[in-house]
Amino acid sequence: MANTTQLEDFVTQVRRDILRQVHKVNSGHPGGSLGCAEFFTALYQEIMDYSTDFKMDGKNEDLFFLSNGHISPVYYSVLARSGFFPVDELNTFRLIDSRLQGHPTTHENLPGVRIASGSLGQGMSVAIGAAQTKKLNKDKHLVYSLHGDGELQEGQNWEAIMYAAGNQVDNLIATVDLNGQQIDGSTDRVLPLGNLKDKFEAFGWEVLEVKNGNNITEVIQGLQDAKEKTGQGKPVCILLHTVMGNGVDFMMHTHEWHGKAPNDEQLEKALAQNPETLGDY
Ligand SMILES: Cc1ncc(C[n+]2csc(CCOP(=O)(O)OP(=O)(O)O)c2C)c(N)n1
Ligand SMILES: [Mg+2]
Repeated sequence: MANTTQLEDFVTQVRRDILRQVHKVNSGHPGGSLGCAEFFTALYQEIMDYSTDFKMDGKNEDLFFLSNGHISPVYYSVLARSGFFPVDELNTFRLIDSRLQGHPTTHENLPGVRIASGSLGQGMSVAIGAAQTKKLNKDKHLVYSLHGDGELQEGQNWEAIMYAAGNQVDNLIATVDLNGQQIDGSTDRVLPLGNLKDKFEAFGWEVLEVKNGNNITEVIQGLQDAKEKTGQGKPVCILLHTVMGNGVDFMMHTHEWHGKAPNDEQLEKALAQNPETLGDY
């Protein structure tokens, strides 16, 4: 177990990795990635039981499915720094023939990735299928998933949410990145989601909220609380309140950096706010 300072240092390095990946190829999605740095760090550094000796079937280990695949920079950084593949492979982000495509795919055989995502709305269904498979295999490990808030506007989610409760898929912890922003503006302006806690509860889920999803201690506590709620007949949802672009002052609280790379000068400013901790790749 790492202490809080070590985890915060990990998060800062992940933010640097995100910024440097998207800057190098002048494309990719920094906003949502920066907001979820604490979540991925908590999951892979503290919460999940997994092997870096990657096997696609994932038997007898916890599984994670990223549904909002556009935030691949944070996923790749944390996978690499957790030992799934060499950290300097982050240099190949979004290049032709790289294993690190803009949206993750299984075709490239990147250790840690079990589904292609990027076409929004599908990850919940996959996570539920994996969770049910674990039950059939008498495998007590859990399935985790992450979804964007804008992504919840995709109808397939609600079919899956209804199905999971109806079938007591209680070994699933689905987290929603509640940053209030999506590609073209705030979720309230584009298509309001209403009260998500009430909605998930009405569909039969157990719902927890993490008020500050950019505080590593709170995120770990939220995930631990969620684990306590598994095995009780209901799927578990975490509403994770995050700030899009967190950690870079000019990228925060706006959708503007949903899918835009910083230029040289902006990168320099952003990195100055996030000093090197574990070493750049
Ligand atoms: C099926 C589908 N429709 C549209 C898109 C284009 N798209 C990519 S990201 C995005 C916004 C998603 O918002 P959210 O899930 O809140 O992600 P955030 O902007 O917070 O990172 C959209 C519409 C897509 N990738 N897939
Ligand atoms: Mg969002």
